[in-house]
Amino acid sequence: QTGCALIVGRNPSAADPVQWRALKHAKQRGATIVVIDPARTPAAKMADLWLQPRPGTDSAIALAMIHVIITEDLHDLAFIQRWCHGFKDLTQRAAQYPPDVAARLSGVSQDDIVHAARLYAQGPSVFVSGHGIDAFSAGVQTFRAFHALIAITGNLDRPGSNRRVKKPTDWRNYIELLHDPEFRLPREIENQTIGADLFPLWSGPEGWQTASHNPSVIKAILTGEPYPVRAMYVSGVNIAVTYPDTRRTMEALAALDFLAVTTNMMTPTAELADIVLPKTTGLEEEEVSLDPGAPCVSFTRAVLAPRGSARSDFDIATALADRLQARGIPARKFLPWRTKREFTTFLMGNSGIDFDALERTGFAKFDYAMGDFETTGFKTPTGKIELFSERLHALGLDPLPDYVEPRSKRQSAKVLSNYPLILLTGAREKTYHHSRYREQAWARKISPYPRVEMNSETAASNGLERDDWVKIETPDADGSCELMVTLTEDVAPGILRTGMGWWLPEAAEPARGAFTVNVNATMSYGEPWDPVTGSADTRGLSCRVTKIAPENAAMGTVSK
Ligand SMILES: Nc1nc2c(c(=O)[nH]1)N[C@H]1C(S)=C(S)[C@@H](COP(=O)(O)OP(=O)(O)OC[C@H]3O[C@@H](n4cnc5c(=O)[nH]c(N)nc54)[C@H](O)[C@@H]3O)O[C@H]1N2
Ligand SMILES: Nc1nc2c(c(=O)[nH]1)N[C@H]1C(S)=C(S)[C@@H](COP(=O)(O)OP(=O)(O)OC[C@H]3O[C@@H](n4cnc5c(=O)[nH]c(N)nc54)[C@H](O)[C@@H]3O)O[C@H]1N2
Ligand SMILES: [Mo]
Repeated sequence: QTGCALIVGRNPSAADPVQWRALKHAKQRGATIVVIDPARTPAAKMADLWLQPRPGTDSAIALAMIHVIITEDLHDLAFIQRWCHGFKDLTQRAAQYPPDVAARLSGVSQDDIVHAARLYAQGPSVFVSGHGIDAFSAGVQTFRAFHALIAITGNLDRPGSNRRVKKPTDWRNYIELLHDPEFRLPREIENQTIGADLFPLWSGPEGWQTASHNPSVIKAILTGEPYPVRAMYVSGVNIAVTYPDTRRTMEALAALDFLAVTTNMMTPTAELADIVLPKTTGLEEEEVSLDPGAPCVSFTRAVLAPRGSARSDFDIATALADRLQARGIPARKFLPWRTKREFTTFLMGNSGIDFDALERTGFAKFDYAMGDFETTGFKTPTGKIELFSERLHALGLDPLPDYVEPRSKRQSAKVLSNYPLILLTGAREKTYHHSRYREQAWARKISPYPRVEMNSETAASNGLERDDWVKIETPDADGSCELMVTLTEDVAPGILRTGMGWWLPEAAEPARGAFTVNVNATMSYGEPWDPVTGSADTRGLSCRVTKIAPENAAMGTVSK
């Protein structure tokens, strides 16, 4: 029912086929599509308006759109007065970024910014977001700027707008479990979560995730600060490939006294383990999941019996808890369920969904209310949408969305002259899921090489041609990454755009390509970190490119 989809830093055609189909339907129905992306993605190709910003400058565009909407009186005053906190402060902040200022910062024309604001304000509008705006060290501020845009136009929980998370009454998701007092560790232990002091809204007892801050854990392993970390249990993640700074991550894993990895295949992470626990694949497990956007509960059937000694994550975890319990550690308290089915039933609570019917049909719809703010309010200190965040303010952080100079702008002139290009990583491709499926013949046939997209002008000025092998380096880590050149006019001159997750399951060496074809080998996981979440920049990095002879490339001997 949307009238306008504003797609920002999201490539739905590769990353989310279901969302992509919905967006194409919307377009066919006559909805306006506005895309903000440095690359001309399939979404940008179908868009009515495409804004091509310099990476990491989206918050300036969002603030300018807010400014235009307020000055042209296109905002929803009734909604703001009832449900928003800090509108006056936001108005003043946005006034610092009129379209001419945002145009200068982002490289997008003033007219296009004004046009985008007017199209979005017509509504009902939906904001479709992705890692193109949050995988930065200023990601939270950028997101807050776009969320403020949603709020001041009242495009929330109305047909055709962004919907709040919907779930059946009584349903529990895993984040809620983390915060359930019944399953929590003593406070003094939770307080010691690495990162709880630096990023209290992310890690530790008050944190949304309650999880540690990853780069600080790597540092703790290597330095013993704030305390030594000596053992690690890794499940469902291939950190030797997917964390930035491969050399440091590998060094940290090797420095542990004990490492256990649960996986369905031998990854570079698993190669470093003392013990590898074989894990079933999704085809061997049943799963109940909630799609809050649908909104619908769905059921996936197991289609194979577990093979060999493989077990599900659930069975491995309960077996470990049993052993701990036998040694006098009350681990079962945190995992009281015997079977996955028992656990699933617990999560579903008294939601009224009939398991047998769900199993039979594969899905169950549920009733939900739209715009029920009067009964549910907002889980903020003021009970409203906080354009001015009281929680950030209390922590001494900027309570209002703001523009923060992208990392490449903050480098010294010397670094910039040595690393004159801008690197975007993580562009998804349909063939792979992160580091997965690199061993699958069908996937390797469709997408045989790690690729880097560049404009023909960038290629020419660096002496490069289509299908050349190149080495990419950034100033912030000592490794490099070998990629094959794709020429395209869909990215601006000076921009290099690549994926993530490459490694070579077939390689004989234990790192299996993690140091040669993996983009994270050339990236830093260090500061600057987002002051709220501790995220590092994985896009918008200064970099340089050098041609390498095919015979010197790790995959170069494979014929093109
Ligand atoms: N097939 C497949 N699907 C996946 C995944 C997968 O690995 N494979 N991974 C899943 C996961 S976990 C995630 S998180 C999502 C991620 O999927 P998305 O959120 O779509 O993320 P990306 O593909 O990294 O980036 C989206 C777009 O951001 C653009 N971009 C880069 N820098 C900027 C910038 O500064 N500003 C703006 N406006 N745009 C920028 C890129 O050009 C790209 O087109 O995909 C999910 N879906
Ligand atoms: N440079 C750069 N780095 C990035 C990104 C980027 O855009 N750029 N994107 C980031 C994002 S958004 C994400 S989500 C991460 C993804 O990073 P990861 O979560 O590390 O990605 P996967 O490759 O999906 O790793 C899953 C691993 O889990 C194991 N596995 C598979 N299925 C199962 C299972 O059912 N159970 C268990 N126990 N194990 C299983 C396999 O060993 C597999 O290799 O990467 C991040 N890293
Ligand atoms: Mo992700």
